[in-house]
Amino acid sequence: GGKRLRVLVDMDGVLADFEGGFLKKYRAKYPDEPYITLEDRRGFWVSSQYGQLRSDLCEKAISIWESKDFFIELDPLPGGLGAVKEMAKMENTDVFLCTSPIKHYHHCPYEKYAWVERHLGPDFLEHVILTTDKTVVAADLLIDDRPDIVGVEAGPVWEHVLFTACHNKHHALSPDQRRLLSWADDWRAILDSKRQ
Ligand code: BVP
Repeated sequence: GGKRLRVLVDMDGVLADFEGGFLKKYRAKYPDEPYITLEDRRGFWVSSQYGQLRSDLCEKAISIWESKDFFIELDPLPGGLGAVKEMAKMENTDVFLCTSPIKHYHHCPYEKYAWVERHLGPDFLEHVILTTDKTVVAADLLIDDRPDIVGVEAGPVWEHVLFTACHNKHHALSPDQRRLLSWADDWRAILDSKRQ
């Protein structure tokens, strides 16, 4: 047994179905407006792609995740909660949920904590890291669906494993980058590869 392994797990797009929740509520609120199917999603920013579709759709998209109950009502993605619970029980393993809140703070930070309490239990609240800059958080692994994770620290210590999502399926990885295709993929092997 060597040192402990520290794993950061992103919430939106990795544990919580942000894209599915967005599309469902967007279509309910704007039934007569065009929309982008999950198959046709490209790029991390939903708002940018909707803005390209028609400029006024950018703010309509933003209105969805700025609404009360958007984040708390997101469905868990398949296998994510089970994986995180299992990870947290593993020997020599520390798990944190590392997530960036939106700038419109009225509901999002509260609802992210409430989501964790609802789906993982109150003890897991101590494992939540809300940050706008993940590069300043030190860990062995970061499991995240956002391809470009940058911040003030140019050399973050974690290895970013790209979690596959509808918007990054076609993203070309750099030669040394790894993907986790879903929670059915071998996340245990990725953790083991980082252990001493
Ligand atoms: O809280 C999420 C949703 C929001 O950005 C945060 C990303 O956090 P991480 O997944 O990196 O932890 N968000 C915001 C916009 C547009 C804002 Br304008 C978006 O298009 N997609 C998105 O996820």
